[in-house]
Amino acid sequence: MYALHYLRNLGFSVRVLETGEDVGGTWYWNRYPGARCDVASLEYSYQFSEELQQQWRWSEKYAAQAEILEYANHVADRFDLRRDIRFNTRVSAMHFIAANAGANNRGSGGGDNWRITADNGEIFQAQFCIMATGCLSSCNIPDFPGLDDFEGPLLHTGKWPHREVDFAGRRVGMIGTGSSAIQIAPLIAPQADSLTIFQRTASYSIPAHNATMDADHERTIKADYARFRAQNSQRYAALDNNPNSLSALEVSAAERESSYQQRWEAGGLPFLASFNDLATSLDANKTAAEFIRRKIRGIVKDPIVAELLCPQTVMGCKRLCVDSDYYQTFNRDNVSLVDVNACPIERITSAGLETAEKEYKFDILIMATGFDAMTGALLGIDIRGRQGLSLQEKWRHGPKNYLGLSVHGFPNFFTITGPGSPSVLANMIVAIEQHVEWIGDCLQQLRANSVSTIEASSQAEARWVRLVNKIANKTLFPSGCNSWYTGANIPGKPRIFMPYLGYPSYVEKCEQVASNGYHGFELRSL
Ligand code: N01
Repeated sequence: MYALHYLRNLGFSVRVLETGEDVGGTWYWNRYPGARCDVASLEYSYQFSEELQQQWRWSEKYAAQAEILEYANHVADRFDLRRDIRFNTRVSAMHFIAANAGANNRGSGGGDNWRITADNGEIFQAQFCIMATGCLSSCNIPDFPGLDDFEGPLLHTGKWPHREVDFAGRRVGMIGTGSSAIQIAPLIAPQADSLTIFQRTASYSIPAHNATMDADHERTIKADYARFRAQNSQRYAALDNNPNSLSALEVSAAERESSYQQRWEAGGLPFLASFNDLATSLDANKTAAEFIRRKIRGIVKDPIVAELLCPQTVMGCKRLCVDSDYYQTFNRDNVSLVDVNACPIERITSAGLETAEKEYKFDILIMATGFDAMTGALLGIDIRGRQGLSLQEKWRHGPKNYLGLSVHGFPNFFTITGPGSPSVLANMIVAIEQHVEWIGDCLQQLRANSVSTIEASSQAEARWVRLVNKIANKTLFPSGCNSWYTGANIPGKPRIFMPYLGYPSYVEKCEQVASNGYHGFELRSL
């Protein structure tokens, strides 16, 4: 949405192709009960328009899905975006056609072009393609035997029905215990006859302590919103997380406990910034992990269930979850937890599912099983660059690109918050705005200098991939767990840590590249 607005203002002709029936992306699809952002509303919102950020009023500290969708609709209306968005249009193929490709390029105006095919057969031509396909948009539905046999509704959290789902009196089964499951469980449990949750890996979750928007806080931020945004953009992940510059190991046990306790009481993702070495020192990390496990044991009454809910992986190695009464939900009589490591799911049946131990009967089955993250949506399209090179082939051993923005062999092709950029490890809206502006300014430069194609050089790409890995390998992220950051949640996906760790240093690098004549890119003029 912002790319459309930004590029339009630069005088480009822009067309957006969108699978959904309307705007909103993540917030259009993930409409399960309890869906809510875990970044504070005053931060998880556009900053490109001062009027917009001043006038929009968030009702809660963390906005719920419906409110964020309303915001997206407001932005679409306010900036008259819909007239250039083609909804209900899923792109199935994108092929780069070089100017000298002759007959194949007929009707394209003679220059290099992308030919984009939608699954209804419609064909579009464009000089530049910007992929805004999302990091968590391609649903992961594990290939359980008998998946099609289930006779009741089988719902994935990332593709939730538009109608209200009635859980009253229903026996509900849910597979997965990541962020989505942690949000939905406390909402379903009070309605359902029973809720049975199948857990493969326990997650760390911090209470959200969500509340209605504090009017004084809102007024203070809005009095100088630009300063608030600028301050956050200098912080790790572009979040107002009040980072502690001390190591967890250089303070006394009492100070450490007090620091964790304060963060627990404040709630949310800033818990990760309790100390400066939780992502790099296993010993430091263990202190935070043990603190959370003690909290879980204090909340969950049944000690066997509490132990099962205690995560044993590195804290924060998988995306930290933020909840409202998730652990408390297990104190209800109608909620049960099944450890699928001890009792693997063997098959889905017409009436529920079977584990190695017993058969479960359900009226509704929920897959809270996450996404083929970061690369899934891109690789779901048949994308071919120069000489027919397919992105699927190029990324067979993992994504390779430069700055997370451009792929060698794929000219005039950009990825917004692609693998190799901070994306999911930053405030997504801030990361998106930075990418949109960088790409828009780049296109403006190309136009001013009559450059017809731009693409990453293979050397710059190789150096960037090495850097992304080098930085990741200094942390606990790549080896501390099987996270979707590494593709480990998808059978057969190459295991490689995909995001670039380091916002705001990343922004500086992007700016240096641009001011050095797009160093590391190959620019060609017709
Ligand atoms: O997905 P997940 P999600 N058998 O991948 C389990 C964002 N988000 O939709 O951990 C059994 O985290 C899997 O088990 P394991 C946020 O960035 C944000 O919950 O792989 N279980 C895991 O428990 C988040 O990280 C918000 O062992 C299987 C679960 O399914 C990201 O989206 C809210 C399985 C999937 O968890 C994804 O979250 C929601 C199998 N075969 C989401 N396959 C907020 O802003 C998978 N699982 C708050």
